[in-house]
Formats: sequence, structure tokens, C-alpha cells
Amino acid sequence: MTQDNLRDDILHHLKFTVGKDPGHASSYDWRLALSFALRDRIVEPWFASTRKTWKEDRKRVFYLSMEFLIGRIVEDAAINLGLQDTARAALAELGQDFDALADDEPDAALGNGGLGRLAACYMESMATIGCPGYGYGIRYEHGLFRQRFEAGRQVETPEDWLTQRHPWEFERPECAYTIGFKGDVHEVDGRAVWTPGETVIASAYDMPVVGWQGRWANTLRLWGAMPTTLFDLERFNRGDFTAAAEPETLARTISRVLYPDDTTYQGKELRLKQEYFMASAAIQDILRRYLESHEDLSQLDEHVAIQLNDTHPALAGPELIRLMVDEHAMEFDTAMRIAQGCLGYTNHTLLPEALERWSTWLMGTVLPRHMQIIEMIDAAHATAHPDRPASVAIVRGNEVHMGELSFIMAHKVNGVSALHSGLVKSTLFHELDALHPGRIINVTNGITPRRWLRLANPGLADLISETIGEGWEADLDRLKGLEPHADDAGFLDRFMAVKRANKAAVSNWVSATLGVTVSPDAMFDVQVKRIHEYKRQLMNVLETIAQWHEIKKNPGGDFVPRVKVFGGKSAPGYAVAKEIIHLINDVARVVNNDPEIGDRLKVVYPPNYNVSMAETLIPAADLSEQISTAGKEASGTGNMKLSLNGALTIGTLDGANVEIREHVGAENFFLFGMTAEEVVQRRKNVNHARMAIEANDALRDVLQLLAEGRFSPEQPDRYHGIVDRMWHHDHYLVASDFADYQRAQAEVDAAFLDRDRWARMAALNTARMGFFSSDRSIRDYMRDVWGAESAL
Ligand code: H2P
Repeated sequence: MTQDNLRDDILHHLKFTVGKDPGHASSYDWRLALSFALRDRIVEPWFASTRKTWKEDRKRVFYLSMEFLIGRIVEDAAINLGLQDTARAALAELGQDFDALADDEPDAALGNGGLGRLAACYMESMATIGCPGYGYGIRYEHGLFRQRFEAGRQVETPEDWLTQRHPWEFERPECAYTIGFKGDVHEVDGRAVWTPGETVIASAYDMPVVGWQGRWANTLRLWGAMPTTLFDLERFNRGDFTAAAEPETLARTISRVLYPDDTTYQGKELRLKQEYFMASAAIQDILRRYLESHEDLSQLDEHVAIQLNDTHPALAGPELIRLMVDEHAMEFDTAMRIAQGCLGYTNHTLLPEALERWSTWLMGTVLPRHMQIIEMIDAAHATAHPDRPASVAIVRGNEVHMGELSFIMAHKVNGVSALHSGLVKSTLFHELDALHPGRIINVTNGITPRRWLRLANPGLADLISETIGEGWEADLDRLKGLEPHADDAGFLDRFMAVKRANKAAVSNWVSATLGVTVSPDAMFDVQVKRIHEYKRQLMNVLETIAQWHEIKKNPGGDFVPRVKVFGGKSAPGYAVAKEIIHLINDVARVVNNDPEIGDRLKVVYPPNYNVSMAETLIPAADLSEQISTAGKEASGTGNMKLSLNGALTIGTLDGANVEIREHVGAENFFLFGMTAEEVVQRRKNVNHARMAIEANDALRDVLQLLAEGRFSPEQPDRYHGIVDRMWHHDHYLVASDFADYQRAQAEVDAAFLDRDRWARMAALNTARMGFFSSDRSIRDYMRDVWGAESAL
């Protein structure tokens, strides 16, 4: 692909697809034209991949997820096609700047956090490896809300990525399925017949996902909800326009918003409908495609692997059985066996509030036939395991337990880090594990190095290529080749120069957007993730206050300058998380405006953390805060992104931190805190918080400052709730881990002062993170869960 061709294609699309004259085109128009020109390059490999899969009758993998946090697409596609430089040059000829156009793209924010981003990394890795696969999800008109701060408080506004034209999707109105809700079930000739009371149409929108070097491309198929009848013409003709549009409004509601929380479900009925909508459309599509080249469904599990990304798509199991039994006249037991052969289930959390349960009443009303099938599944399981404890039943206490349903329907169940999978076995599904030994396995999460290193950190990526040669992006274990260079002063200088440049860019951005001046020579100490009590942003901000207090007590002292960077959103209804956000912003205001503090401490919290902000912040981080209460963070993936980009971790033995530490070496990781077992023991002491606070002057002072309203003079009692919870309801053991956290932070300071040592540690982090490529995770799934092979 030459520069001239691409330039001509961009101009062609500007004229004929966007309909603009170059003289009058805006950067939006140019970005669309560029996207269409790049998209053209994906179509050939995309067709070729699909044809090959059909021809060879390959096993296909269907990844069902309510979230795909894909972020921006232009640059990612250009990089994977190897066309970034060509595109840059072609646009320059046209007087346009590639980076500016790429930056102008809205983030496709179809996810909350790690779970949705993982799905996006997995789609990219499947395409890179050549694993024939489809992603299925919902085309939410409004992805995750946009976050603003008003006087330090989080304010949510709707996200509107689809108000612009979305050049990466192909609309497929011909690919549509009817999805039913409610109604009744009757028996006709001994068979169950469900007559839904409501129906909507699921209509497909396809996005090609291209892998590294454009060798393979898969499809991400997102469903939009459409009304079965467009509008009520009779009412319209009578002039009642609003009422006439009602059916349309109701139907579209289903794909209107992403629920901004994965732990508590407001609008329960709507959320349940969304989940079934996606699962049913996906299963109907899978069966339709399969039956185009197979006589019947008896061999389905040999050709189809369906992965449930958490329990959210779990209705895919009962739906598959319903279609096999009710529509294809299969025996229930056979259908059950085939469905199990197809299904795998990934658990992403042990938090009880995040394990979905639906009242039997709601399930029975919204999905009457599925409720029956769920009871049949439960009964069949009880019959097969006559001594099963009542506590593993799917239906119990008037609730349908989606975790048990997913477990029982799947042939493999996996956790997302070694520690987490162990806990899934020993705690969450302890009894089911005894009945089904070997079903629970571990697949440690991973991240795509194309986006999280090559795209996000071009300076480091180029240095790596110069040092160990090209091609590591698709074989991340090759980063090991950097290890010998960790003793080479010249290499370390360049490594740190890249970091310095990334930090300088963030400093400029922070000063332009937040009006806060931060020195690129200070340590950039970064905690970016959803705001949640178990992730303990509170511990970090309390430690920040302690640091501020130290400087105030000793204003002439030497302190290692730090910039505390926070990023993340709270679920709108999560009051405690919102209080923590407010506190961080209040602390930032006081600290950043205190002339006595100067450059020794700054706190920045840019609003609306999302994938593209992560791409900016992560390459600039020196320190990665992974400080969750042990046993609570299933894996984490931000921890991987930061370490890969040469940030050192301060962290607990939680989730994938454990494995990161094993890989990078204990001496290159700042460990602190209780283990998961110690956490369980510690909680048994009802006075754990009081004892810890009383034993730690610094922490007691911090809580006293908060209680006095030092950070909220306009409302001195603003943080009484936080102080009270710290003393009496410290469920996530912030107080108990605080002293050790401070100790580890002091070690971080000492290491940072020794520039050579720090550089070496950071470079070794990058060199030893190969294991955490999502290519490795996908190969694990292909081998251990899907039984699928690469078609390349
Ligand atoms: C969750 C877990 C993370 C995990 C991720 C992907 C739900 O994401 O909590 O520990 O890494 O899934 O498996 P998050 O908290 O980032 O929204």
C-alpha cells in the first residue's frame, strides 16, 4: 500500500462517502474519510478469514459479553494494518495531522472497566492469533456516562458517541431476529409453546476486528433493538404523534444505555431484558449459521464454543436448550449435554453483591419459558447428584442464582488469576467443585501489547524494536531479550528518557486541562480504575494527607516530590465511592494551593477516565498503585499495563499482582499488606480498625484533620461519614494495612532517589511482562476451554 494510493482513497471517500469538498472539510470529515480508507483495507482479510473458516468447517468461538470497551479505533486499525506511517504521510500531503484526527475520535465506551476492556483485548488477540471468532454484545446508544466534577463532586452526563457517524460498522438490517418477552407457555401435542406478550427485533451491526499485521480479521457483532411495528399509523393519523411513537420508544430502550454499574441493578426488568436480548440474538445467530452447513444440531458442540463473559450472558444456556428442545424437537437430556459441551463460563468477581440473582417472580414474568427450563436444568442436576447440598441449587430462596446456573451449564469454569481461581474453587463454588472436580480452571487475564505498548507508548516501542529487533508485538515473551540491557547504562538512559518525555507530555496536558502545574521530574504515582471501596482509593488519599501533614510539620525537610494521579468513575448510585471522589478533589484543592508544599506534592484527578486517557497516563507512570484488599480484586489488568510500560508496582498479594511479582521478581515490586488468608483472620477481631488506628499516630492525625473539616472548611462535617466508617466499619481493612503501606511507600521514595536502581527495576518490569500478553490468555482458552485451533 503506497502513500499515493491511501491519499487517493482518503480523497475519494471524502468526496463520495462523506460528501465534502476538501476545501470545506472539517477534521471530523477528514477523520471519517481516513477511517473509510483504512476500513477498506480490512475488508479483504476479513472476507478471506470468513471464507477460510467456512471452507475448513473450523470450530468457531463466540464470545458473549454485555461489555466491549473498545475505545478509539482509527489508530489501532492503522497500527495493526502496518499503515500508521503511510497514513501520517498521506494526510500530511493533504495538510492534515494524523495524531490530531486520531485524537478527535470519540471513545466507544461500551463498558465499565476491566471486564469490558478485557473483552476488547481478547477480540484483538483472537484476530491476531487467527482464532475464528465472533464477539456478541449490545450496540448501546449511550455507553458509559461521561464524568464531570462540579465543586469536586461527580456529575454524570450521557455519553453520546453515536451522535457522530460511526464509520467502522456495517449495518446489517437483513440480519435480524425476533426476541420475545413475557406472555404464556401452553402445551400443544406434548410440546411447550411459548407465546410472547412483547417482541422486539435485534438487528445486527458488524465491526471488523483486525489482528496484528492484518493477517486475520473477526467480527464484533453488536445488536441494536428495533420495534416490530414501527409506529401506530392510526394514532399518528389522528394527530397523537407521541402515542404513535410509543412502540418504537419502548423497543429502543433496550439498547439505549449501558448500565453504569456491574454490582447493583437498578431498572432490574430492563437489565434482565437487555441480557436476554443479547443472549437470544447471539444464540439464534449461532444456530442459523451452523445449520447453513450442517444437517442438524447433534454435533454442535464440536463446532461451536460459546464463552460467557461473567454471568451477564448466562441466559444463553437456557435459550440454547429452549431452541433445541422446543424448535428442533431434541430431547432435553441431549440438549443439555450439547449445550454444556459448547459453553464456558468466566467468573470475574467473588463480591457477593456482584453475583447476579433474579427473583423467580421477575424471571417467571419476563421469561416464563426460560424459568421452566431453568427449573428443569436444576432438577436434572439434582437427579444426577442426589446428595448435592441445597446450597448449590440454581433456584433457592425465591431467587435464580446466575452463578450456579452458569457453572452447571458450562463444561469449564475459569477464574482470571491463579489466586482468584483458587478462591473460586475453595470458597465461591466450593461445593460444586466437589461434585465436578476439574471443571474449574485458571486462565490468567492478559492485555494486548499492540494497543497497550505499541500504540500507547511509541517511544518505548521503538526503543524495544531497536534493542531486540522487530516483531515482539506478536511474541511478547521476546521482551526477555531486554534483560541483559538492564545493566547497560546507555540503554537505561534511553529508557528513562522515554519515560521523561511521556511525563512531560502529561504535565503539559494536566496544566492545559486542569490548570495544575506538575513537574515531570517528580514521581508520577498513578491509581486509575473504577472507584470502589475494595480497590482502596481511600487508603491512597489518606496516605496523601499523611504526606501533606508530614511536610507541614517539617516545611524545610527533604521529600521526594510526588504527583498523585487518580482516575476513575463511581457508579452513579454508589454513595461511598462518590464521597471518596469528593475527598480526593478536596485534598487536591488544598494541597495544590498550599505554597508551603510547592512541587513536593501535587494531586491531580482528571475527570472522565476512559481508554484513551489510560493510553496517555499509563506510559507516564512511575508508580502503579495496586492496593486492593487481598482476596477482592479478581485479577486486575491495569496492573499489567502499567508494569509493561515500566512502572513499578506498590501492591498487595491480590489478583494478578501475585503473578506479576513472580514474573518481574520480588526485588522489583513493592509488596505490603495482609494476605487473603490474613484478611479473613483479621476480620474476626471486631476491634481491628480501632486497634490499628490507635497504634498509628499518622493515621489518627489524618482522621482528626478530616473530622475537623480541614479539607472542607465550607462544610466541616463533610467527611464525618468516612471518619466514622474508618473507626467502626472498616470492611476493607484500610486501617489494618495502613502502616505497612506507609512503610512500602517510604521504600518507594528511597528507591526513586537512586535513579540508576530505579531505572534498572523499571526496565526489568518491562522485560519480564511477556506472560501477560492477551495472546497467551487466548491460547490458554483455545487449548483448555474452547478446543479451537488457529486457522493461520
Ligand atoms: C473485573 C475485576 C478485575 C478483573 C476484570 C477482568 C470485574 O473488572 O474486578 O479484577 O481484572 O474484571 O477480568 P473491574 O473491577 O476492573 O471492572
